[in-house]
Amino acid sequence: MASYRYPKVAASEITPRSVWLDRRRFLAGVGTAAALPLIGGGVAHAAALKTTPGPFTIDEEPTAKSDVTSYNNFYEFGTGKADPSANSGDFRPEPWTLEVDGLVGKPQKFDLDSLHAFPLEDRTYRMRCVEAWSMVIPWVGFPLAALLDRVEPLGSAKYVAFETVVRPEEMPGQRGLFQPLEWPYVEGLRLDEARHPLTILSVGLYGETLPKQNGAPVRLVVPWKYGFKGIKSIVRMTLVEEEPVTSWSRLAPQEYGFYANVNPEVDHPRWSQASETRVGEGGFFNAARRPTLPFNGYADEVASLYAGMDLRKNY
Ligand SMILES: Nc1nc2c(c(=O)[nH]1)N[C@H]1C(S)=C(S)[C@@H](COP(=O)(O)O)O[C@H]1N2
Ligand SMILES: [Mo]
Repeated sequence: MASYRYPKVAASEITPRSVWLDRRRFLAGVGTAAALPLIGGGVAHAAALKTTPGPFTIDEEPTAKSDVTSYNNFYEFGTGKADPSANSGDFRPEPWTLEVDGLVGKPQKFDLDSLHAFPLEDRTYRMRCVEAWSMVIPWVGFPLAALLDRVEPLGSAKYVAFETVVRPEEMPGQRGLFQPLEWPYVEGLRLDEARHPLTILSVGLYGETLPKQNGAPVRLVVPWKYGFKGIKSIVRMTLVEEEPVTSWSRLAPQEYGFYANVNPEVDHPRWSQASETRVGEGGFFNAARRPTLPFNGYADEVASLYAGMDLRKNY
């Protein structure tokens, strides 16, 4: 999103020249150790997961694993699509603790083993980024509702607020002079959206544990919403009464809403949302564009959640 957001400002202009030159020298040095970015991307630590086929499988060819794991948005590692796979070598997704608190009867901490102990399902979903590209990703995960049941939300809980880890020492995008977002990255869902059977916590893709660049070790997947709702590397979920602040709507409320349901009829203020480029189909540029579907093709499942809402402003 940054390339749209700051169209006239090159990184070299906002970063002092000496720092920028230094960074290039550093990157050149790393580049000679050719294997490093691959190890950093988590490939070396991928472990097979035991899964069963889940519901909602779509009849579309999954995007190549090499694209799913190299064309990413994860600003904690930088704003470029290749940054998350190249710059995540220092990130340690193990051990991990996901804390669930707020308006719940049984606040709890989940470690990685307890997350992997939920019955893991294969869920192949479309993913539509607000930037008008899309993929088909074979996730491994479990319904968020299953975890929410364990913590027993109180009647007063109306929303779930999510938070990504803050570790500047492991995440280069959190320690540069150029900070595109406030950390932690935060997201939110209405409780009925969070409990919808399509909504999953993902711990893997292509049958293996999540690569770091895709949000290891646990991230949210909400396939009828724009990709930025799918918060990565989650450390906290808090059940709350009021609509929580979210990273992108805090930065640009006129461009990114809380709901962010995929809607081909509501254009982004600076580009059309009527169609999209499927990554891998004829290259990123000049590819044949596909029509974007209401709710990203999941309208039958989720449209009723928004009965009576004005969806014209619902980006
Ligand atoms: N913490 C965090 N989560 C994030 C982001 C991010 O920058 N930081 N980017 C979002 C955006 S814009 C998209 S499109 C998806 C991309 O997921 P993928 O790289 O696994 O395809 O992650 C989302 N989750
Ligand atoms: Mo996105």
